[in-house]
Formats: sequence, C-alpha cells, structure tokens
Amino acid sequence: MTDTESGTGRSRNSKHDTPLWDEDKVLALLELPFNDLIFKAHAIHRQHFDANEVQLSTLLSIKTGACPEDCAYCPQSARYQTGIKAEQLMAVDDIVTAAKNAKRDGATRFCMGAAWRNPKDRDLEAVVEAIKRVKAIGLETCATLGMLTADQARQLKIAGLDYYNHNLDSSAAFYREIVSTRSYDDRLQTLDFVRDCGISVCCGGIIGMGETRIDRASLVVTLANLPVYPESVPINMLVQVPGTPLHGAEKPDAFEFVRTIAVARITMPKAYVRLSAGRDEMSDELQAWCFFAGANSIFSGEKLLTTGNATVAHDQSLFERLGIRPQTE
Ligand code: SAM
Ligand code: DTB
Ligand code: SF4
Repeated sequence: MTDTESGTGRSRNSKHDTPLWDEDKVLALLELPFNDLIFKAHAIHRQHFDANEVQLSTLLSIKTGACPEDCAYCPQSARYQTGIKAEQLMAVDDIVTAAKNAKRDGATRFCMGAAWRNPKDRDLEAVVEAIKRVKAIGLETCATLGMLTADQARQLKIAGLDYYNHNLDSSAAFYREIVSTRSYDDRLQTLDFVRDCGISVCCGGIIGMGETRIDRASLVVTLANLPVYPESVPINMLVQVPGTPLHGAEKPDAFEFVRTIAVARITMPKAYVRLSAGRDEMSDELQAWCFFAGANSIFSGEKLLTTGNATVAHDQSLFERLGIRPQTE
C-alpha cells in the first residue's frame, strides 16, 4: 500500500509504520464489491499472520452488575431491568481457579472484566493481586475495569498486566447517542494512559447498535489513526439483552459485519482482530467468513461476561472442520 493509495499523504502511524487513514478511504473500502474487499483483507492477513491460527482469550466477570453508567447496550447498567444479579468483586482464589480452567481449555489470555465506571484504589489492590497470580499460571493477562487514572494504569503495568481493554464502541458522533455518562474523550484519555505506561491496548467496538456505515468507518479510522494502533481489536456483534434500550434494534446485514472485520484487518494489518461477542448467534459459515476476512482471535468459554457464548466443544469442532489451530503461545 502506497501513501497515495491510503489517503492522507505522508503522515504515518509511528509504531507500525502504516499510513494514516481517512473516513472517505475506509468508506470506499466498505463499499467495494464483497469479493474484492475480502480478497484484499485476506491477502494482507496472510502477509502478517498464519491464516490458519486463531488466538483464544477467555473472559471472566470479576465484578458483575450495578454499574452506574448508562451504556445503552449493556445488561450490567443499574439503570435497566435486565435480571442480572449484582455481585461483589470476586475472591482472588476464585478468579485463579477460573483462569486455570481457561488455560486447560486452550486459552492463552485471561481477561478480567468489572462493571465499574472506574476502579476505586482499594478494588485495584485486589485486581493487582489477581493479575500477578493469573500471570504466574502462564497466561497473558487482560483487564477491563472502566476509566483509569495515569497512576492506576502504572500500578497495573507494575503488576504485570499485558493488555487493557477499553472500547471506543462506535464513532464519536454516535457514541453520544448510546452513552451519556462519559464522553468519547474520556475513553481516549484512558487509552492514552494505558499506552503511555507500556500496557498493550485492546480497543474495538460494537456493530448492530443502529449506527450507520459512516459511523463504522469513523470508528475504524479513529482506531487505526491512534498514535499507535491497538494490538488487539475486538469487533463485537451487539448481544441484544431484554431490558436494555438497544433490545430490539434492527439487526445489520451479516455481510456488513464481515466487511467491518475486513477493514479493521486492512487498516491495522498487524493487530489481532477479534471476532468477539455475538458468536453464539452466528452460523459456522458466517464465522468462517470472518476468519477469512482477517479475524484471528475469539473469546473462548461458555460465557462472555454475563451472556452466553459458543461452547468450547462447538468451537473445537468448527476449528477442526476449518483446519484452524488454536494459537499455543
Ligand atoms: N465497565 C468497563 C467498560 O465499560 O469499559 C468494562 C466492562 S464493559 C462490559 C466492556 C465492553 O463490553 C464494552 O465496552 C462493550 O464494548 C462490550 N459490551 C457490553 N455489553 C455488550 C453487548 N450487549 N453486546 C456486545 N458487546 C457488549
Ligand atoms: C469486548 O470487546 N467484548 C467483551 C470484552 N471486550 C470485555 C465483552 C462482551 C460482553 C457481552 C455482553 C455480556 O456478556 O455481558
Ligand atoms: Fe458499566 Fe461497562 Fe456496562 Fe457501560 S459497558 S454499563 S461502563 S459495565
């Protein structure tokens, strides 16, 4: 890809030495004939990765429900009646047991999620302990705890945290329609703190919230143009949970989801692009298209945070049918 093809001329994303993107260029990709787009994405995928290997991460909700934020997609917000039972922060021993099970089932990364706007310093101490013990099992660690201060990010880094997940979820313009209790800039600020202290960034979004193709292009442009683009880019299909404002939202064309994965792959060639939430409702064929378009990571395990996921047995059989190997380290 030359500078001229990619859009804005000489500016480059510093770490990966890739061109900066603009919305028109990404929109043009999204509008390509499907075969042209997927061919392009798959070719780029092969330049950087083994096309038959997929990384497995396992999620655990270490603190569930009663979240003060109002994210319209989320079953854990205290504002919506979703039937989720609020729970305190889990005991570190129980977190470690779940991590051992995840490793036994083939995961190489363990992601601990908490329904917080931001962690309190006292809570962070327990998370730090959990990170150290999960790492000691031989798993990569990831946490998603909401907004962080620079000092909290440093504490997580010192604990040995490998990845911090903090999604931008959609375009800046559409974000205002789905979350009112924090801003896009708040999200970007936390991402800066995480990046600056040397933790790898996991950041992506959700498809199917009623956003337009322009919103999807804008999200991808924002991600790809970060000073260093994320090492891990989760692309979630909205899991519609009764009681949340987005329950009943119109479902996007499945090919649009594949297209979004493809543009993430093209614009962030060295990132792990994760086919994230929503797999339980996807056909095997749709998942296969996502892998072909450049997805090379999944959430493995029977639960995401609070909702169901494809079973480990089903994933193993799908991988076998497709000749895909789980990444081993
Ligand atoms: N509270 C923290 C935060 O919001 O950053 C961490 C946990 S939060 C549940 C992590 C991410 O899960 C959200 O940013 C969103 O992308 C994703 N998520 C939540 N509910 C979802 C749903 N119903 N469908 C798809 N993704 C969802
Ligand atoms: C991400 O992008 N998706 C995960 C993880 N990062 C934290 C969360 C999906 C949550 C789906 C709804 C639920 O299970 O509560
Ligand atoms: Fe809370 Fe995170 Fe859910 Fe928003 S996405 S309501 S911050 S748990």
